[in-house]
Amino acid sequence: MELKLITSNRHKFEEMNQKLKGVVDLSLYNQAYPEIQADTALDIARNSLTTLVPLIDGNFCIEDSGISVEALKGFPGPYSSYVYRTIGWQGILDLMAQNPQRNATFVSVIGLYWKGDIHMFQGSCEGTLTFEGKGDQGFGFDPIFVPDGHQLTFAELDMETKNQVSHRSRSTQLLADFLRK
Ligand code: ITT
Repeated sequence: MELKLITSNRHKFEEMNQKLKGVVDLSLYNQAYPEIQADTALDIARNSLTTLVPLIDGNFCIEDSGISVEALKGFPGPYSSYVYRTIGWQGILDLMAQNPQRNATFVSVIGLYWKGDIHMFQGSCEGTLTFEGKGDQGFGFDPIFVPDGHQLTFAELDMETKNQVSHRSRSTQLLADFLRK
C-alpha cells in the first residue's frame, strides 16, 4: 500500500517513515498548498486536507504540528511555523526570560485521506523548556524542549529515542493502528 505525505519538511517524513516501516509505503510529496490560520491544529489540518483532495491522486496525508508554552498561554501553538521562521527558538527563550514555569506541550495532528474518507489522528508530548538551546539533531524547537522522563533535549536525542515519546510518534502510531486494520 502506498501513502503520500504532503510536506515541505523532510524531518517529518523521516520520523513518520521510521514508524510506518512495514505498515505502508510512505513517500514524500512536496506540493505547495495554502494553509489557513486557525486556533487549533485540527481545524488547520482538516482545511488543508479538503484543499488538497482535488490536487492529489490517491491516498495521502498531512501532518500539522506545533508547540504550546503554558506560561505564554499556549503560544505559539498553531503559529509555530511562522514563529520559528521569524523569532526562532531563541525568541521563545527571550520571551520566557527567567520565568520558572517552563511546561510546554508539542501537538501533532495527522490528517489522512484514505479511500475517499477523511480521518484525524492526534498525539501530544509534554515536557519542559530549557534556558538555552542544546543539541544539533532534529529540527525546529527541538534544541529547547526536554520531554518528560528524559534529561536531554529532543535535539540531543537520536531520532529513534525521540520517536519513542514524541507527539508525532504518537499520532503516527494511531495512523499505523488504523492502517493495519
Ligand atoms: P509542512 O507544513 O510543509 O508540513 P512545516 O515545518 O511548515 O512543514 P507545520 O506548518 O506543521 O510544518 O509547522 C510546525 C512547526 O512547529 C515547525 O516548523 C517547527 O518549528 C515546529 N515543530 C513541529 N514539530 C516539531 C518537532 O518534532 N520538533 C521541533 N519543532 C517542531
